[in-house]
Amino acid sequence: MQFEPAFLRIAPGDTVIFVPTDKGHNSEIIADMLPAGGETWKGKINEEISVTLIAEGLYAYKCLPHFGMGMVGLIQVGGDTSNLQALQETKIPPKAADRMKELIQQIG
Ligand SMILES: [Cu+2]
Repeated sequence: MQFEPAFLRIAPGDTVIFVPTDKGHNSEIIADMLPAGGETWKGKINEEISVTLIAEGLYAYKCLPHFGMGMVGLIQVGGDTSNLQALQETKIPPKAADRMKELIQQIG
């Protein structure tokens, strides 16, 4: 019930491909947990999805069926972390919040 790796740092314009290695998961952006003007995505269950991220900042995403179990991930695009506070202030389920705190510690 985890994304692997759950934290990624990429350059603006890089493409991330979410590959399902187990059944019953998806990847989708968490509302209000992305930079202004950033790309959003909502993958279907069991389907690969690729997303190209151009706007710098932090993008938090979830697996919808397992959000409450803490299945979340974080992508840092470039070096702009100005939406960190907004990310921390967004209400998400407790286990997801705990996991997100761990991922935030990996921000460079
Ligand atoms: Cu899942």
